[in-house]
Amino acid sequence: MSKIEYIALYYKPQCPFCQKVLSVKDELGQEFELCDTASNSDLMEEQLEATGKKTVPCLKITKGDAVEWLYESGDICNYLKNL
Ligand SMILES: N[C@@H](CCC(=O)N[C@@H](CS)C(=O)NCC(=O)O)C(=O)O
Repeated sequence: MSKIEYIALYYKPQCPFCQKVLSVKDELGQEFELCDTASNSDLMEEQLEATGKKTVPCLKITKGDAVEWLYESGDICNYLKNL
C-alpha cells in the first residue's frame, strides 16, 4: 500500500534545538519544507492554532488527510532517521 507523507519543519534559525534537527536533515541528505516561524507570523499562527504552542522545532507530518505535529528535537531526529 502506498503512503503519501509530506513533511515540513517549523523552526527558527537562531534556535539551537532547530539547528540540531537541521544537522541531522543534512547528514541524511533529506529534502523537506522549512517553515521559518521567526520571519513568517502566518506560519507561527498556523502552528499555534493547530497545537496550542509555538515552540520550535516542530515537525508537521501530513499523511493523506491526517496531520500530526511532532515536538521535541530528539524525537524529531529519531523520526527522520527512521524514515
Ligand atoms: N526540549 C525542546 C526545547 C525546544 C525549545 O526550548 N525551543 C525554544 C527555542 S530555542 C522555543 O521555541 N521557546 C519558545 C516557546 O516554547 O514558546 C526540544 O528539544 O525541542
